[in-house]
Amino acid sequence: MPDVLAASGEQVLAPTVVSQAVQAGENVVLTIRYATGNGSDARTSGLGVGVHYDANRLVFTGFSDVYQDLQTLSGNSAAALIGRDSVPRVDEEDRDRDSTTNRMVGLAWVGLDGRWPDQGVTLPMELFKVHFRVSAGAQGTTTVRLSSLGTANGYDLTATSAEVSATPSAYVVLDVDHSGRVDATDGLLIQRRLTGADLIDSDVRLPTGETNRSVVERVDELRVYLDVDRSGQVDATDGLLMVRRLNGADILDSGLLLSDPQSNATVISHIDVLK
Ligand SMILES: [Ca+2]
Ligand SMILES: [Ca+2]
Ligand SMILES: [Ca+2]
Repeated sequence: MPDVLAASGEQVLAPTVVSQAVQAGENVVLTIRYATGNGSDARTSGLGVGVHYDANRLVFTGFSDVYQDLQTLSGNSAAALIGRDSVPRVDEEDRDRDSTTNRMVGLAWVGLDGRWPDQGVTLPMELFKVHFRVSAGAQGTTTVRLSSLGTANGYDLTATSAEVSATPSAYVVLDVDHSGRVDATDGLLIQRRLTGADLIDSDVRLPTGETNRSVVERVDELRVYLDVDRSGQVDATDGLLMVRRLNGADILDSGLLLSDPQSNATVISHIDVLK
């Protein structure tokens, strides 16, 4: 765990784990700790925190264990949680000065008479947890950054970011309806989505718990994998090739012109590795 020791005049935030590896499609939780004032127990007028992330790799799924206020601790209501996003915003202001983090969610607390957090809390403290799902198609390492949406008077924020490395999914990639197997139904659903359709399950019986929306989201998250003819773009041709292969065909490219050096055999290998 990194040090959460603050110099005077600093509010400090740091994740308990600064770097972790998570399988694509799985959940990740970041626990954020807070301290202030050179290791002293200084109380302040509050804090606003922005959590910035790359929506191409992470899906925000909520906050938990958010430090609420002090009423339950001392019966004194001098501080409170005043803001808590449930829906991410586009990171237009880019307060974290990182263009790869294109979404943000915020939290804010205020302490009347400079009494935040409650005297009954020992610093450093766990301030909140933020939950994400790593996108099914995510690759590489992504950074979650923390910014100030407002610090206490006379204080600056010092924040440590967290790194999440996506590792290959434990699921077979093309099982977009999560039925447990890759088959012609997955091919049909993928093909429909890649032709631009929003409603893709019209005559398909999806497994319990799955919806048109969940399958659409999964196909969209997988796009990075789906350029199976390596043309440089993911489109209806890739959908046609996949639907042919998932229907059991060995000749996929009849009527299609593949770009050099691709061949029927290379397209089969690009699809089969995802099955
Ligand atoms: Ca940003
Ligand atoms: Ca399936
Ligand atoms: Ca393509």
